[in-house]
Amino acid sequence: MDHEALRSADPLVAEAIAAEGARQNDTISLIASENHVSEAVLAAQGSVMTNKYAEGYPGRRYYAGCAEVDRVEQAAIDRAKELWGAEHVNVQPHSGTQANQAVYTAVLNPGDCILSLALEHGGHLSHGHRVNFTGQLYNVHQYRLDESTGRLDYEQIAERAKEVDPDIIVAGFSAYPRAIDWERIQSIADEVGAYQLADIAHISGLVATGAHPSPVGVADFVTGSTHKTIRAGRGGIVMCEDQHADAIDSAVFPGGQGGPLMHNIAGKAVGFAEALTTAFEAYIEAVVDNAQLLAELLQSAGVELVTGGTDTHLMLVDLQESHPSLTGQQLEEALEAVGIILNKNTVPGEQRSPFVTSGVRIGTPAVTSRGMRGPEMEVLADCILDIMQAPADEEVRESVSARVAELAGRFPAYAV
Ligand code: DSN
Repeated sequence: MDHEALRSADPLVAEAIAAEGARQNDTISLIASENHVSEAVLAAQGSVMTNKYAEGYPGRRYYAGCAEVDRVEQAAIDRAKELWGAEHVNVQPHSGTQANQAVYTAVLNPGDCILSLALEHGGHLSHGHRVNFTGQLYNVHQYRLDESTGRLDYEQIAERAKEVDPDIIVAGFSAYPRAIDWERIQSIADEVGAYQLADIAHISGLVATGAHPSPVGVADFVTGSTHKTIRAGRGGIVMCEDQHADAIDSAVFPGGQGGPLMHNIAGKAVGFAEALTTAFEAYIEAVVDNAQLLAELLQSAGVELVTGGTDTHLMLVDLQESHPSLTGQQLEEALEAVGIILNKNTVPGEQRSPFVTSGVRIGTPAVTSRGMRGPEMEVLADCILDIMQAPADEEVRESVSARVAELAGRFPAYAV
């Protein structure tokens, strides 16, 4: 169905899609987990592939008519293997959470022990939390960041591992700005006879190009989502050695899911092909350069960042000392009012609730996809600093809105 057909069949949805496109063009996303996929990925995701049921795997399906979806899924698998150097890849998980669920199902029994980073220190719901299936099915214990540095404390992880004797240690995070030492965590896991699950949802693009050390070939299992820094179709992925292939494949289907979302797998295949190009390597280099420049500019104006900077695509602003009366929620709302979209985030030593918080998370994948580089990071830093200084001042808001609109207009996310 083309857009004209959608407009006449369902004006509400057609209008909302058009308005969402305009919102993405007119505002600036600094949400670290968001990106703008290519028109080619969008076309693959919005295609007739959505109609096909294909339970099973390429060449081994439960339905007829799977020749074309087989080609697409195999291409996604082969391209992922080339991107990350994995022995075995499953591209069917509907999301990063489903990918993690597949690993737990493959190697844990209900009641087994997961050791993971606390959510408020940058972990993820699917790494073990009482409101999530992980907290309900498994015995979850947590490690925490060193609150004086904001960094992983590998000694503490080793001590916690000895105390709780986990069956799996989860590393890889949603709000951690520094490089992760996968070897160190694997040696801790080996000492206590646990698996390591490396969740690279956020950094998969950096890992693919070598901008962040790779856990592939180090950790027992590597999972991720496929739409963040890797900028492919929306969903999840699991990677492992051949020895775990059957267990993972059965845990994804039929263990945790039914029919694969073939339109999303098509979007994964297209995005992975794009990520195998030198242009993507340059993109990721620019993502990290932009994050480091933005971090320096904010810090030189007195803003505190957790760990004092970033090695990756994201940074965490800690307002506790510098702006004790400004909450993450207030800053998020004030920035949204001027067209800068980011999310409030808890920080180490957090005293406020997760709905309020004392920090915000800032990421550069989406702005870098729009072509923004150093000069634009300077404009963004100035805008953020002005709002931090006077979040409710109408004149400041007007001036920042105008600068954001000018920047967004020069760097559209999509052609209109
Ligand atoms: N929602 C993602 C993020 O923002 O990090 C994690 O799933």
